[in-house]
This record gives sequence, structure tokens and C-alpha cells, in this order.
Amino acid sequence: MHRTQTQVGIVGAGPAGLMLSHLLQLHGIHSVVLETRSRQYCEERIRAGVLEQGSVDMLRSAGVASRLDKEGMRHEGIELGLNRVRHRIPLSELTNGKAVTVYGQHEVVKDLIARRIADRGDMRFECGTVSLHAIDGPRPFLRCEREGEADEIHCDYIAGCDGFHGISRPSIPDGALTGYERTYPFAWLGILAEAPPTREELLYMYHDRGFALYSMRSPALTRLYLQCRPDEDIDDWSDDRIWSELHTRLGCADGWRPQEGRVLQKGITWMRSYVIEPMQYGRVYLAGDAAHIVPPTGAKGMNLAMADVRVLAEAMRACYKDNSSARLEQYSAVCLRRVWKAQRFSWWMTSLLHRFEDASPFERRLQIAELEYLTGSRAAAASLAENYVGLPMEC
Ligand code: RFL
Ligand code: PHB
Repeated sequence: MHRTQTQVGIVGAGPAGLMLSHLLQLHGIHSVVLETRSRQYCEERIRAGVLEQGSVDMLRSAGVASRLDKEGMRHEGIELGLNRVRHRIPLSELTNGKAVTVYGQHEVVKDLIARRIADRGDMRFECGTVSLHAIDGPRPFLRCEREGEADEIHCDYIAGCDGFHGISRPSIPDGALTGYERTYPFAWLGILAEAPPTREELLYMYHDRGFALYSMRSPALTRLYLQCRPDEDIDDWSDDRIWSELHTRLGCADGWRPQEGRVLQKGITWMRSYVIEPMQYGRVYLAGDAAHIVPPTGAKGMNLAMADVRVLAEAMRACYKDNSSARLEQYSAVCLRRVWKAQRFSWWMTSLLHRFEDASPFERRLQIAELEYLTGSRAAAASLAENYVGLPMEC
């Protein structure tokens, strides 16, 4: 058995785990990152695409935004579509110049891995089965086991950054935490297409047949989503069927419709809202999807992960450098304030834009009325804009 001593043991090399490890390094705090998947898998997994203003600022001030600044696409507005007509929400105009940046999550992950390697950080991919031990005592440790070989990482703290299906949250004793959950009666079928975007901004479309989203990844790649049943089989969706449905739902009265291209990836994503409280037990601190999931409609998941680790890194700095554990004790309470606001916004955007099969005719009319209010009232649009670009970090 091999034994390593570190200050913070981090489970998971997604945006949360990698960013935390980088921020800790900037504070002179040592960490080890354990990841079950390969580096290539982490760098190629297509997921989120929209960075809030605060996440961009944070990546910049942490010195990991040089490629983001070159390749990221700053968007100063989004479009909402209703009855085949688009309405622009001028995000920047409504938020004193704030904007979002379209830059793939896997690109953020690539940039962070490259920086951790340059800084000689201890990151272990394909590390085998990870388990957490002695988490309610002063000397917790992580164990990873592969082909009979075991490694133990002894640390002061464990950061559970291993996503919704990770091992950190289930390692906490039953009854210690409370989960709040909502599932939605639909999913998203997403594709990545080799087609240059023909709109400058994202288009969120309400349609009688279900929601559709037009997004992008680069000047050559379009990302599109369709609301579908949660039990849908991806094999039932040929590329032709997907494009035909995208044309029906996204096609606008002025003749615009998405440009087709080779489908490079397709998959189905379920929709869930979930929060665990508190986000900490003993010496384990949960961050990102390990502690909360939002439906992707508000584009908040990766941004919340970034906000969590910012609070955690700062709390750990205060602990090691100022000898004060007050911020660490406040970690969960501080994060949850933001998490619940993002939950509210994501739930609201989801409810506003999707087709609910069991909605009564009255409820459908209300949904349309709300969309019309939003696209016709500056006050209503300002609230959407404020949340979409991201609430202030201290919120
Ligand atoms: P991740 O990215 O899931 O990373 C967790 C890492 O932990 C590893 N892992 C383990 N490692 C060791 N031991 C174990 N036992 C482990 N179990 C798991 C995993 O392999 C993985 O590498 O969590 P993190 O870092 O908290 O980041 C969260 C984000 O990934 C997530 O919130 C976003 O992708 C959500 N999301 C969006 N967020 C946005 O901010 N803006 C968006 O536009 C946006 N769009 C989306 C999205 C998520 C989507 N899907 C696929 C769920 C669009 C979609 C379709
Ligand atoms: C994406 O580009 O993947 C994306 C954009 C906006 C969302 C969700 C996903 O709300």
C-alpha cells in the first residue's frame, strides 16, 4: 500500500474539483485530486456551455482564462421564441453591461488540467474505486483501489466534487443530511452538429410540441436540444427525425430555421432539481453537482459549482493562513443562499418554457401570458437578465 499526505483530498476532476485544486494552489495549500475516469474522457465530455459573468471574472482572476478570452463568445442578449416569433432580452442593457460567455465546459476542464499539470499538481486519473474513511474524526483519508493495489491519501479535509452519482454524498451517514428533490416529466435530447451557428445568440423556444433550444460551441459547431419524454430511446431518433423536429419547433415566421450539419454527438439528459442540506458533514465538504442539481434550462450548474469552490477555497485559506475556522463553519450556509436562488430561477425557466402534458387549458394560457409579459415588460425582462448573467457572488 502506498500512502500520501496532503492538506485537502479532492474527489472528482470536473469543473468543481479542478478549480478548487487550482485555487488552493494559489493560496499555497496542497491537494490531491482523485478521478475514476481517464483524462481524455474528462476533456471530451460535452456538457454545459454558458458561463456567467462572475465565473468568467473568477477564471480570469485565477489566471486560467487566456484561451477563454480568445475563443469564448461573449453574448449580450438571448432570444425567447413564442409562436414562431423571436423576442430579444438585452442582457447587458438590463444589467449594467454584464454578459454571459459561451465556452464549453470541456474547454474549461482542459484549461484547468493543463494548468494543474504545469503547476505539477497531484491529479490521479483512472484511479480505481475511491472510498472515504474516518470522515467524522480529525484525520480523514481517501482510499483508492485498482487491481488489488491500494493507495491511501491522508488529509485534513475532503472535498466531495464527484458529481451527482459520486461516492462522497452516499458516504455520509443516513439521516445526517436532508435532500430536497423535484423531478420533471420530460428530458432533453441534445445534439452537437457540425454546422456554423446562423444566429448570434441563444434561442429558447416555447412550442406546442415541446421546448427547443438553439445554442452553439464555436464558429463551426451548433448545439441543439429538444424536449422529449424521459424514457425516450435515443435509437428511435434518427438524424433525419431530429432535424425535422428541430425545424418544426425552431423555425420562425421570418423564415429562419437552423442550418443542418453532420451530427457529431447525441444523448438524452434527464431533468431534476436537487439540494442536499447542509453541504458538509464532519471533515467532508460537498461542492457542485455532488450537493445540488438544477435542470439545465437556466444554464446554472457549472456556474454554481464554480461559486461553491470559490467560497470553499477562501474558507480553507482563512483556516490555514489566519487560523480561523469561522468561514469553514459558514461554508454550507453561504453556498445554500445562492444555490436556492439558482434553484428557483432554473425551476421557473423550466416551468415557463416546457410543455407539461398534464397542464390544463387554463394553465397553458397562463404560461403563454407569462411569456408575453416577459417579452413585453422591461421590468420582467430585467429580472430574467439579472439571474441569467448571474447574481453577485456575495449573494
Ligand atoms: P461533474 O462535472 O459531474 O464532475 C464530477 C467528476 O467526478 C468524477 N467522479 C468520481 N471521481 C472519483 N471517484 C468517484 N467515485 C467518482 N464519481 C464521479 C466524474 O467522473 C467527474 O469527472 O461535476 P461538477 O464538477 O460539480 O460540475 C458540475 C457541472 O458538470 C454541471 O453542473 C453542468 O454540466 C450542468 N450543465 C450546465 N451548467 C451550466 O452552468 N451552464 C450550462 O449551459 C449547462 N448546460 C449542463 C448543461 C448539464 C447538462 N447535462 C449533460 C447534465 C447541459 C447539459 C445537457
Ligand atoms: C448549452 O449550450 O449546452 C446550453 C445552453 C443554455 C442552456 C443549457 C445548455 O440553458
